[in-house]
Amino acid sequence: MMPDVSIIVPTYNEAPNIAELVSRIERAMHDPFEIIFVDDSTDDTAHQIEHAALSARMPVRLIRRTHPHGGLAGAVTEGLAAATSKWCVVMDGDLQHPPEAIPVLLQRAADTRADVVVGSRHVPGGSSTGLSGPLRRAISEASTVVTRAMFPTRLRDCADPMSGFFAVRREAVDLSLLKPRGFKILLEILVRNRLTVAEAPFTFGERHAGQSKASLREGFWFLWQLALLRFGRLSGFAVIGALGAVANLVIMAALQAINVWYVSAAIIAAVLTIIGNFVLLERFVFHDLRTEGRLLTRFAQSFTYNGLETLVRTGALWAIVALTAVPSILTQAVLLGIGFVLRFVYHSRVVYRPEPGLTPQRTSAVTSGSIPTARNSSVR
Ligand SMILES: Nc1nc2c(ncn2[C@@H]2O[C@H](COP(=O)(O)OP(=O)(O)O)[C@@H](O)[C@H]2O)c(=O)[nH]1
Ligand SMILES: [Mg+2]
Repeated sequence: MMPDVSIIVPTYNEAPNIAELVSRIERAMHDPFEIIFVDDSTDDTAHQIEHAALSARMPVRLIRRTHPHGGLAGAVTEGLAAATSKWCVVMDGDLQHPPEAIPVLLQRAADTRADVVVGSRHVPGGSSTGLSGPLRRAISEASTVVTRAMFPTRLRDCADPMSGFFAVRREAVDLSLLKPRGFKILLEILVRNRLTVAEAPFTFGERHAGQSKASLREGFWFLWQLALLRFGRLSGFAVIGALGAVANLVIMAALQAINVWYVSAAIIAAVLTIIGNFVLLERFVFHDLRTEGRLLTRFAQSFTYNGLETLVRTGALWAIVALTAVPSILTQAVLLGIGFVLRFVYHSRVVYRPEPGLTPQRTSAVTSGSIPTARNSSVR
């Protein structure tokens, strides 16, 4: 029998919480369901899940990721891809999301016919008392306000886009559009899909056992996610370009401080920043478009292009300043602006061009890292 609901639980070192979670879900649920754990743990969480599966009355599946990709958000996306039910409920494994609220979410889904029902801490009846400490609470509140302001339309009906507790109609979400990273998978789903949203209040409780994995690193990923969602790849490209410009000046100043001739210093700084830029672009901006085995080609293309661009730009600067009355700083600013756009176009269209033969749709499905393959996960 196909379950009505797939309950997707991402886990990272939640061993002491598994048994309690499964038994509370079983007590809370009346209709048929399955639980899909997507586990990246280094402790014996997987063993606890297998153990709980033996005595559970409903199917408990384990996706053990041997090559975890995309952290919590990546895990949820793999769970959604593996689910067969019409509705999926995503919840944490530490009991901060009360299993008793699952039927409430599903009932609200049935009442409203929405695509997504968000378990919300910010509607009447909801609360986030379990969020540890006033600082984390303040950060959470502030980021919610900013995020809603950045996506006024998509988040119009969602007071708590940072929630990790939600029910979603599986078919309403195009997983190939998602670029899961970090903690905020609901935000990713809501912004990249056009969905009708309803909310149901819940109380975000205390952690049952174990430790939170939220960290400053996740905070960084969240800001990065916001930038990419709002401005696309171009914003990542711009941030890295700006960092490169600053690094260039710092390196040049440092070299001159140890008496390197300024032209040599400029060349060394350019080479180093071009390499640094390439590494950062590979890692952060075009990570989903890298194709295996072409690293050296990409590097050669990027390096040659940037080197030539610097030469041409500097030549143009010299010529314009020598032959016209345009001030050098203004000229350089315009040239840098044109250079930036051309560099972006070149990198998107040439260095990181999508594989030939694949339609764009297919390319993003393959590269989102969200579809479990036999190689990186075992589904049982
Ligand atoms: N599969 C997987 N689950 C994760 C990862 N990071 C966190 N989780 C799980 O995501 C849920 C929320 O994480 P938690 O540390 O409680 O964050 P907090 O509630 O914001 O403090 C928990 O079930 C974690 O075990 C990860 O990298 N992979
Ligand atoms: Mg938690």
